[in-house]
Amino acid sequence: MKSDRTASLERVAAVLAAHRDFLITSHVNPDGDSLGSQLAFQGLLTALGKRAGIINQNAAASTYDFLPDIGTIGVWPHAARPEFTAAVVLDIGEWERMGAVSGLIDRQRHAVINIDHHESNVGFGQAVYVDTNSCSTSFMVYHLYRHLGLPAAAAAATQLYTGILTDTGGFRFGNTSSESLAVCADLVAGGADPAAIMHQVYYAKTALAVRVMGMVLATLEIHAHGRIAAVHLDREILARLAPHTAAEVCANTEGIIDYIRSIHGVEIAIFFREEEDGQIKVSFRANSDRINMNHFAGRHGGGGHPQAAGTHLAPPLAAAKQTIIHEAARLLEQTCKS
Ligand SMILES: [Mn+2]
Repeated sequence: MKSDRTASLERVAAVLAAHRDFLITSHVNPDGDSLGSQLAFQGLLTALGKRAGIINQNAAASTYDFLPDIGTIGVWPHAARPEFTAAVVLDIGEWERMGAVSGLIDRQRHAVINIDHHESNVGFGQAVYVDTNSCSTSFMVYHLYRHLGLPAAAAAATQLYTGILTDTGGFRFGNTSSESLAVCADLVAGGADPAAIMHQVYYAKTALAVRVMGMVLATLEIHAHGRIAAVHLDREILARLAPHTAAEVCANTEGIIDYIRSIHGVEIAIFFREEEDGQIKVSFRANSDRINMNHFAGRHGGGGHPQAAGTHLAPPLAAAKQTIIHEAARLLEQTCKS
């Protein structure tokens, strides 16, 4: 019997064979995995003689400037309207996570391929390849290369390795498996340089990112007898960082939540961010697999992975913080009893 993976890959391959012009996209505020998987997918389509363009709602953080072909990613609506008959939607569990790019796709007219590993994936498109046991979407795109008998050339090896590295938190998270490491070994053999990529991703922070981190870390609150750590980024901090725009500051917050997650005894880390439109973006990290942050975020319309999830809440910030911290403390109490 065929594995789910093989069956899914065959469905994806069938849609690839039936079309010539593709749009590739991913979620708002693209991370290493969404960028790596999109770029490698573009390389795969090019190798198959297809035409493919990538369009995202937001520009990539400068951290990823080193990725081969990063300059080919268009930002909507500044990019030209693409011509395509099939859309490849990567690293996304819900249609809305695409942001404004979703307006380019007509689900009646365009074929849609969805490749994703989020637990909150609802499944959409003609060819759905969802595997919540996969460490990353890049890992899944690697398997598509293998399935099609295409070697991941040096560019794709670097892109896919970066996606796996970042989605496993530098091989520190629970999704770091022998299989994900074996894929990385193959990508290194194919030309990915682990030390150079590690340096680019984790040792290339901007001065602004470190300044933002300092200000946000200074807001640290410890709750539930040391089991919850919370920080926030509010308008006051944004004002102190002027003339940097809110968008610039928000693009420089990566890694902050993982820093507070590293406090001894902390089981849930929470980062509250006041966005330009006034909404409160909330990110969660769990240090134990007894706690499911995807379900927790789902109560407020969000989602993600069991150990890393997020959602948006209505302002004001103080009320959002109180609600979420109270609920997180209750979750920990219930987990303790069960
Ligand atoms: Mn991912």
